[in-house]
Amino acid sequence: MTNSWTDIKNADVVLIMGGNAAEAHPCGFKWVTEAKHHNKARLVVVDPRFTRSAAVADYYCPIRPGTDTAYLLGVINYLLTENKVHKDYVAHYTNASFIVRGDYAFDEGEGLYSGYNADRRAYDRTSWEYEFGEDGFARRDLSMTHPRSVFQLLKKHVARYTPETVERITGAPRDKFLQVCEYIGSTGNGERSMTIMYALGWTQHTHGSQNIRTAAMIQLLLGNQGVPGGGVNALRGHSNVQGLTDIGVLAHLTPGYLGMPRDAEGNFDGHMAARDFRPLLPDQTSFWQNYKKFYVSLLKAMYGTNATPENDFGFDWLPKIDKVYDTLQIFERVHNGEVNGFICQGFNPLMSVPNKAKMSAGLSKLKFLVTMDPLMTDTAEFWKNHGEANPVDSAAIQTEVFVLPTNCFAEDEGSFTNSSRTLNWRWKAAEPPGNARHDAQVIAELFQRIRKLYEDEGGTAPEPILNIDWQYADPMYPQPDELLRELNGKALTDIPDASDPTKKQYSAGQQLASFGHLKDDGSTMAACWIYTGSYTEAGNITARRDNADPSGLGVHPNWGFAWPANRRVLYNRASADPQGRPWSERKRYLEWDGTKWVGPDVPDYGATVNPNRDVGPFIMNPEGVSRLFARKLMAEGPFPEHYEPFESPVANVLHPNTSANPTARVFQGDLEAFGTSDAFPYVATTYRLVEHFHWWTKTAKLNAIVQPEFFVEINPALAAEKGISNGDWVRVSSNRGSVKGKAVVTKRIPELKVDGKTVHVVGMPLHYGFVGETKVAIGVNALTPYVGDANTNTPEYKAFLVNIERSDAPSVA
Ligand SMILES: Nc1nc2c(c(=O)[nH]1)N[C@H]1C(S)=C(S)[C@@H](COP(=O)(O)OP(=O)(O)OC[C@H]3O[C@@H](n4cnc5c(=O)[nH]c(N)nc54)[C@H](O)[C@@H]3O)O[C@H]1N2
Ligand SMILES: Nc1nc2c(c(=O)[nH]1)N[C@H]1C(S)=C(S)[C@@H](COP(=O)(O)OP(=O)(O)OC[C@H]3O[C@@H](n4cnc5c(=O)[nH]c(N)nc54)[C@H](O)[C@@H]3O)O[C@H]1N2
Ligand SMILES: [Mo]
Repeated sequence: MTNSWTDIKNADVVLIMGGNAAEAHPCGFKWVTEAKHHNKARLVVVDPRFTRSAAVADYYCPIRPGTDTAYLLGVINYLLTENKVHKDYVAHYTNASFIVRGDYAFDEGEGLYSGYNADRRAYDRTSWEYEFGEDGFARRDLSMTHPRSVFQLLKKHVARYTPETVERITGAPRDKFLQVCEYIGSTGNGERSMTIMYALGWTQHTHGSQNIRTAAMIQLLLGNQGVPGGGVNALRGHSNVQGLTDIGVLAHLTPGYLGMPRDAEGNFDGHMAARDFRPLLPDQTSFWQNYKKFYVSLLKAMYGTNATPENDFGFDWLPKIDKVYDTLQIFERVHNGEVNGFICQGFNPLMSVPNKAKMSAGLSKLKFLVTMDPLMTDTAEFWKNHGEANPVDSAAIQTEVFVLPTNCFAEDEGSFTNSSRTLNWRWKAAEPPGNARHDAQVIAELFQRIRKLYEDEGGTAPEPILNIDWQYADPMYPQPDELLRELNGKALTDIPDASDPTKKQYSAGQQLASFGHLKDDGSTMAACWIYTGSYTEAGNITARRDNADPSGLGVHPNWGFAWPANRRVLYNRASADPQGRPWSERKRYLEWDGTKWVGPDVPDYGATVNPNRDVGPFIMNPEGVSRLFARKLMAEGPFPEHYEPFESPVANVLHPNTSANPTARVFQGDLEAFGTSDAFPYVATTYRLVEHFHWWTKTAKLNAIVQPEFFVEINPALAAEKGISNGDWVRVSSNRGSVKGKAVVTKRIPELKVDGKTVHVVGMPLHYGFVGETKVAIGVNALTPYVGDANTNTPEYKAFLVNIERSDAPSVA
């Protein structure tokens, strides 16, 4: 989230689109209720289903799954043509005024940007760039009238997304779409703000990143970024998944969103040279210029005294990736028989990854599979025949499976980072039962044993393992407290005070208070720079539980620790105009008092940087401003464009030759596995129920009682057409497999008219499988396609094609 859960109460309009917060984030949803109650906020929900969020909304608009980019580009077209944008914000705080290179082009007929290479399914992005002046800085036209200014290019780009075209593509009735536009447009004035809450309804598409980019562009055009009640708010999933990405568990990142070394970069110098943090306008902060300090501090945390300036602090001991090993890429390799062993730590991929048949075939090729989990998972039993629910020939599967029982999250202590970027320390509620051990114990023992093997036997490249710094009181069980101290970081030598060298800023061994104190000479260590400040000499800051909100604006500065620097609203300098005055009395947040920035939050900006210096509020970007034109950062283009899902009932009405995202992650073998609408005429989507958490609560009796079995939701018109009644068994099939479940015939799934054609949606919850207390089911990912977003590789779980027919009950073993 750019803002925080508690900030939602400041919103005047709440747009829930691409998520169902009432169901999947019921606790956080209370802040929507607060906004409605105290602020008379209007809640608008756009979803293919009339959800539990929609049930309490002021306005609901249906949409065909997988068409949000077109919808949102239509919103942008509305804002620009109806003059609803926040002009001053756009001119000063976005790149609308920047001039784009002359060779940048977009072919409206083909739906392709300049530089496309069809063989590589990728772009040469050179032309997606600003024009630079002799002084090396980007050229601008603050009047935004230059024909190649971002503003004019954007206007032209979105002009195709008229309300008529939006209706043709998305199936959202024009009058409803326009009513939503009106709600959104009411916030582009500095007096009112809108928050956007989204989750997987936006991300799980082959163009998911572009859905979110388009949303961010809307917020920038309205001036809703950096202000109270604004922001683009990603509602995260598992209780600590924000923490997972923060500390670098993604394959292409190291902790704190630093880059994973790439093969092509060679060494540390090459890694640094591949990054260009030069400010693109005079005087900009371009905060990533501190990158090396964060990286060296990370390496010092990893390798301790073994990391020295002479050996580039051990940079060469880090693995170098040739490509990004996301979930799809890894399981593609498993499926190709290129992986010997696989460890699932709190992961049930047979259920959660697309194309169950492919997953099952892949797991059968492993030599060994390990699960570290408090529960028996479907994955750990992938080799067991369960009749139609898991039809495998057990005797033919040679994979050895090890089940290591671990604690569950409530049996361990540590910090959890929530969607608000806030680290909260949690204490354990119980001890793990029986033989179950803490995850850290299992990992530590594994590490010790592997290190011993390297010590005893040598082997290829032992340094990455032998040189690890492992200074925990009990090397077999690093304590959560020790780990958070390490993430925060400390001084390794005495560090003199910059303003008075006779004094010390830190003595060796002291915990650091701020990432501003990190150094690139090896005198500091921090395993995750954005967590610096979470565990200081004052103690464990994440354990703070003071819920005071002195300003009344939902800023609780002494509740846990929000990264970065305990900041609750990101880009908050943008809540004031270029002179440093609040845009309005109503939305007052940060302001310049003549000598410094003051307000309820930690300024996202130099605390004493005078506004007359014209330093932009988006300090992480070398431009100092935010981007309506994404330069070279997105795989499929610098502006978003409508692409159909890989499986779609209609061709792309704008450019049928380029129907789906031309850069999406697709594997050669799967190109044949896509179904077409003649055989699979209905659009399917998958989602959550409040009563279950993924595939674990099916093992709990109480949850199994309230939602006992898998079901399939369809609307009455489709049910009538297919002769299906409420409660009938149905078989839903895709080009990859089929599932069986009971039909729930419901008006909650509206019928859509798409380009003159009726389109039906088939909705299915994801929580069922063949292990546990709920009724045995095949698992919904037997249906889903193995294709992913072009930037994040997130699978397209939310829009694919199926057929549906009445059937008998599944035979289960
Ligand atoms: N009770 C419960 N809560 C959970 C979880 C759980 O399993 N159970 N899981 C957690 C996790 S890990 C996550 S990631 C989050 C997910 O949180 P959400 O994303 O909110 O959950 P979903 O139910 O998967 O999807 C949300 C909505 O997206 C809609 N949708 C589908 N396709 C589209 C589309 O193309 N466009 C639009 N606009 N909407 C679409 C669906 O109809 C659904 O209502 O929930 C977390 N919270
Ligand atoms: N069709 C479809 N598929 C989806 C989605 C969708 O919307 N539609 N959503 C996707 C999303 S967003 C997600 S996040 C994934 C989730 O996919 P998974 O993460 O594979 O599924 P979970 O059931 O959450 O598995 C988590 C496991 O962690 C275990 N666990 C709990 N606490 C601990 C602990 O402290 N230590 C250890 N070691 N284990 C623990 C649980 O028992 C459980 O088995 O599913 C994805 N798959
Ligand atoms: Mo998730």
